[in-house]
Amino acid sequence: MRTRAAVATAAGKPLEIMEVNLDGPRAGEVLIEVKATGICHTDEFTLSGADPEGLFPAILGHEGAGVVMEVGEGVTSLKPGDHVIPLYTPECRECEYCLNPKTNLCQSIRTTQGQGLMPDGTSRFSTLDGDPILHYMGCSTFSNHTVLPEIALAKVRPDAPFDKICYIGCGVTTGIGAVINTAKVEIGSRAIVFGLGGIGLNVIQGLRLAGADQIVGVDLNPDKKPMAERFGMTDFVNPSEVEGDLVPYLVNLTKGGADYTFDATGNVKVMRQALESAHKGWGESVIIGVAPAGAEISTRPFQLVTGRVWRGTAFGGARGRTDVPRIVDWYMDGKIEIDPMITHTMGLDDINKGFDLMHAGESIRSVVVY
Ligand code: NAD
Ligand code: AHE
Ligand code: ZN
Repeated sequence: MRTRAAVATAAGKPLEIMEVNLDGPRAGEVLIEVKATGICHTDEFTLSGADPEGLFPAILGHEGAGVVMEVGEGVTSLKPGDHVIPLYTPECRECEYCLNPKTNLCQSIRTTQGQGLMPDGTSRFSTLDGDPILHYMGCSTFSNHTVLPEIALAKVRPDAPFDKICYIGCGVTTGIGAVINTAKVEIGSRAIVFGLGGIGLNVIQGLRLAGADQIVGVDLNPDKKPMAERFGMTDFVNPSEVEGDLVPYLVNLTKGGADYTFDATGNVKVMRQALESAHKGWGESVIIGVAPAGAEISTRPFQLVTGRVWRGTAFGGARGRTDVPRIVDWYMDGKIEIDPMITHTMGLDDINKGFDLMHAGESIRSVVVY
């Protein structure tokens, strides 16, 4: 079939909207119509050329929601008409990783996914001239239609609005999951969140859900303050307004350091500040942000010797086929909020405006509605 997609032709160039060919689903695969997709900072990271795994030409996008159109041979858990959220972290429930309760990082298709290919080593997308176009994070939601493995789709309730629940495909689950699944934050904790964008705000929402007493938000952009307060931030710190070093300031503000800190900036200097503002003896710092090729974290080993813990999280530690339908229920039951964070919506033709808004710091989440 033919479909319309925003194609990343080369690093650093705007996406090009064009008709592309899409082959039907092979065994174990599913064709879906994407109804809506969020634009995550990770899409911009890969488009910028900073992603060591970035390949071009490719169809980016990994924060979608849509409807099953056709299933390939052997698919048993989905049928045409089902509402689904694509998963860049699949859940095969069979691999060594899925069988280990310590991780959500299903590895059954990770190698081909990183190469921009379906599990059989081929792409379903091509130009109208027949040249292959690569998949991205196993999702490619910047296309009106896409093909995914069955294990990379979460079936969700049909009454949930696509233009909101697409955000559960990455940002919402990553932020809330980092608090609940990865850090396992206890009631009464003090926490610091670095970066109050589409992920950081969901960390704040997760901290409120977990019953944290103090939620400090740190961002260079003061425009992020009102939304963060709305989601539960108790103190705002703009590093550019702090006299002297940021770390001692935050340690003092949290009465000795935070029980939990989270990096949602992708900046390795901020990651160090996050680790060092965690409480001596027990503070845990969770890296969510994705750093550019070649960037490395550092600290004095003494920071860890004296009890601080550094960890990281992908997709908030969530097992997608199991956890994502539950998070959709939380949204539909009013336990979590999504709508205010979706600050802009646009059609596919205007997708580059979504990237411009992100660069300008004017949006939290832009959502493309097909
Ligand atoms: P975003 O652009 O919406 O938000 C980033 C925020 O960080 C902005 O508000 C910006 O002002 C702030 N910021 C930038 N530099 C800062 C600094 N030095 N100090 C304080 N604040 C600073 O991005 P997002 O969509 O929220 O994504 C955040 C990060 O999380 C990105 O690196 C993204 O790639 C990553 N991410 C990781 C996962 C995962 O599974 N680990 C999932 C989604 C996104
Ligand atoms: N390809 C990059 C790393 C990108 C990365 O860390 N991706 C996160 C999800 S970000 C979603 O917005 C992730 O899930 N990582 C685990 C994985 O297996 O990719 C690089 O540095 O090579
Ligand atoms: Zn993302």
